[in-house]
Amino acid sequence: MSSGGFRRVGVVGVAAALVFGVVGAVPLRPAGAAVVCDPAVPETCTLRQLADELGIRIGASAEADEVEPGPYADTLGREFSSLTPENALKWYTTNPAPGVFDFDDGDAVVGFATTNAMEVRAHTLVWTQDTYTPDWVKAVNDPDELAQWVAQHVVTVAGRYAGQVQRWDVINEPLATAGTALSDSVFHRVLPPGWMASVFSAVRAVDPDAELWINEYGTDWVPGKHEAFVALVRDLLAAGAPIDGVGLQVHRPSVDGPDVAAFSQQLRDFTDLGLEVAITELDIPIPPGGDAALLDQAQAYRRVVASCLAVPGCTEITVWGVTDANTWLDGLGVFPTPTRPLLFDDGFAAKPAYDEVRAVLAEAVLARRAGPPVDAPTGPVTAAPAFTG
Ligand code: 9MR
Repeated sequence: MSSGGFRRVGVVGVAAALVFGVVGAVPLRPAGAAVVCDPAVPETCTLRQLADELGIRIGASAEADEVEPGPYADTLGREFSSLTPENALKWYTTNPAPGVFDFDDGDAVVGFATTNAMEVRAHTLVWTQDTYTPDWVKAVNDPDELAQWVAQHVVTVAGRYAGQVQRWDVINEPLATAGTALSDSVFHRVLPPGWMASVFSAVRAVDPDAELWINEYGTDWVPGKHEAFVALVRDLLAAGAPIDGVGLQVHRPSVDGPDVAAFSQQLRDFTDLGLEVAITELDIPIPPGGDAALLDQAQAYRRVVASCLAVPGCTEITVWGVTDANTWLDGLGVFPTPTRPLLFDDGFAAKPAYDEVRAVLAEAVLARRAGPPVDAPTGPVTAAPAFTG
């Protein structure tokens, strides 16, 4: 297991040591090195440098074409310490037909992360939404046959990336998008109860070093969904599912909220179960036109990040894209466009939201340097029964 403590020294920690010299001292600057980050002057720091010193990850999602050399890739490598393949590891990409596997896009994104000393949140093995499940999978009605396809999928894909990725979103969106019941998915319909715990165990067996996560949408704003998700995670743990962490996507509906006290308590509800928690797909849309909304957006970003920083065991904040030009929200048909939900504008210029995220991270670094060290909470659950799907 790689997740023995929440403030681990992995590639991120090594990067932090290189950047900061001796943590807690005045940063040392090796001859010829890039500008040293001084959190008292946040403009001297990247998000990644600040997150590194805090022992957390700051991440972004990206597609295979976005990690090709250019300003997009430059921004990714400079600012972020974790990378989530946005679509490259989804079932429809990796396993588009029975027994057919394609890792070209996944290899590109994972390879870029490795080259840039970024960790990988591999996303995702089983997405329990019919809309994003290949037709050939949805056509399977027999529980034994579907269990075999699921086992083949997760063992092949997780096995392919074993040792290259630090964590998997094993199950994505087990609950209904705008509700509290299980989603209406072929997996929930056809497979017997207990299938999710079996999938976690199968992934643990094939990649024992990867942290295993469950990821959900809308728990921060759909009424009752947080409580339903806590109950589901509890049930999975009770069933022996080897879950290490809980991802909350945090696709905010607007710049309103979240309330820091209430949202950080939601995060704590998962760390109280002995799990890590992370914000895995953050974006905050604003109405088109005018710059005032950019400032409201910046404050909303601050509240989300501050909520995570308030909770030991909240180990990552990942934004769902880098520039406003590449957001999924503009194609959703729900919000007036352009939605401008991310940290960088179309021309890679940092927005007020970027400045505010950097500022709140810098404040946390300064507070940490001034105060006592933070205790690590208890470790993850590791029970691993065999796959029985
Ligand atoms: O951003 C992703 C978009 O490019 C894809 O077309 C879509 C369908 O695969 O998925 C989007 O990402 C989703 C993520 O994988 C899971 N949570 C919701 C995200 C937005 O739909």
